Amino acid sequence: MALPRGLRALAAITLVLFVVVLYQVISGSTPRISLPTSDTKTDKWTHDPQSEVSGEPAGELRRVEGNNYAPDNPNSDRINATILSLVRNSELEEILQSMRDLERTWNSKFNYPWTFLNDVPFTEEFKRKTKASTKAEVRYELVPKEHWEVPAWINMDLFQESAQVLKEQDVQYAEKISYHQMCRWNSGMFYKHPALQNYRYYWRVEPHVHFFCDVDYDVFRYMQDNNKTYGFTVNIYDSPQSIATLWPETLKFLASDDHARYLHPNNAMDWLTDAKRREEHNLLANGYSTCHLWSNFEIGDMNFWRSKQYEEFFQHLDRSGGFFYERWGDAPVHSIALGLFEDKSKIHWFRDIGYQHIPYFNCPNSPKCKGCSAGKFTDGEAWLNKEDCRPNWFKYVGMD
Ligand SMILES: Nc1nc2c(ncn2[C@@H]2O[C@H](COP(=O)(O)OP(=O)(O)OP(=O)(O)O)[C@@H](O)[C@H]2O)c(=O)[nH]1
Ligand SMILES: [Mg+2]
Repeated sequence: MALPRGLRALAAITLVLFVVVLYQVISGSTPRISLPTSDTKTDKWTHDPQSEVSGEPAGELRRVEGNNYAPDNPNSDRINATILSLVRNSELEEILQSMRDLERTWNSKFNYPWTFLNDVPFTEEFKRKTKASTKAEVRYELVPKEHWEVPAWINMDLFQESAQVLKEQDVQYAEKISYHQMCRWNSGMFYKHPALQNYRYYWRVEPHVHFFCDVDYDVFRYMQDNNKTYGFTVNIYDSPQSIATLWPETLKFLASDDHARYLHPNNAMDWLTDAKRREEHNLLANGYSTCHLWSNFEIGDMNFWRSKQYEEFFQHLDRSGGFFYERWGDAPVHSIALGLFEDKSKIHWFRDIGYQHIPYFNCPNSPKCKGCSAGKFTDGEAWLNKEDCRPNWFKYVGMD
C-alpha cells in the first residue's frame, strides 16, 4: 500500500537525518567538536581589518588610579606577572630599544617587573643600563645548565648532517646549535625556571622590537579577568622544511596512550590543518598549515605550559629529536599545543598593541598609535605579504 505523500516526505527526512547522525557517530573517532565561535569570525578578507578604526578590548579594564600601580606600592594592583626576556649580552642596545618602547607605551604606568634570562651571566654594563631604563623591579637570572644543554639522546653527527640538508633547503639558522637550544628552551623550559615559579603570567619581549601604541590598561589583569590563556599580535606561515615531521609527531602523540582525550572540545584544529589558503605548505608540513602565532611576542598564562598535557606533549616532541634534526620553532610548537589542547576562545588577538619585529607589524588604526601606518603588515619586500595568515585565524576563530 502506497503511503500518503506527507508521510513519504517525513520518512525521507527521517532517513536522511538517520544517515547524517550515523555518519557523525562513525566519524566520531576524531574528537573534534565545532562549537559556535564569536561573531567576529570572517571569511572575507578584502582589506586589512587594522585599517579600520579600533580601540581597546571590550569589558572592564583595570587602569591607573592614584598610586595603585606605583613601583614601590607593596599593596599595588599588580598581579603575579612579569615581563620576560631571554637575551644575550651582545644585544644590549637592542633590548634597551625594546625597553624604551614598552616602558613609554605601557610599563611606565603599571610597573611590572622585568626578568632577564641568559645562558651566561649578564655583564655589569647590561645590568646597569637595563636597570636605568625602568622604575620597576629588575631581575637577572641564569638559565640552569640542564635546561639549556643539548639533551644526551641527540647525536651530534646526525645533527650536523641534518643541518646541511636543512641549509640546502634554505632553513634559516639550521646550523646554529644555540638557535635550536633557544627554540627548545622557549618551547618547554622557560616556565620551569626556579625564579618564575611564583609567576603565572608573562609578556615575552625580544631585543630590537618596537611598540607603537599607548596601552592604558593592565594587560595582565585583562588576561586574568577574561580568562585568557594566550595573547598574540602577528600570525604567519612557517618554513615547512623546518618542521616537516612536527605534525606527524603530533598525530603520533595524539594516537598514543589515549592522548586524544586532551583535545579541547572547542579546539582550533581547522585553523591548524587548513590546506585551502596555502596548499603547498600543508603538503610539505605533512598536514599542518604552518600557520602560527608569532611567539617573539607572547602574553601568556604559564599554567597552560605547566599542565600535564603540555608537559607530556613537549616530552614526546623532545624525545623525537626534532628540535635538533629539524629546526622546530617554539612558535609552531606553542601554536599547535594551544590549537589542540586549549579552548580557542581563550586565545586573544591584541589588535590594540602596535608591534614590530622585523619584518612584520601589527599596526592598529588608532589615535593612540604613533610611528607605524595602520594596516601595514610588512615594510619588507612585497612578497612577504603572503606570509600573513591572520585571514585564517579570523576565518576559523575570530577577532576577539
Ligand atoms: N641568552 C641567549 N639568548 C638567545 C640566544 N639565542 C637567541 N636568544 C634570544 O632568543 C630570542 C630569539 O632569538 P632571535 O635571534 O631573535 O631569533 P629570531 O627572532 O627567530 O631571529 P631574528 O629574526 O634574527 O630576530 C631573542 O630574545 C634572543 O636574544 C642565546 O644563545 N643566548
Ligand atoms: Mg628575534
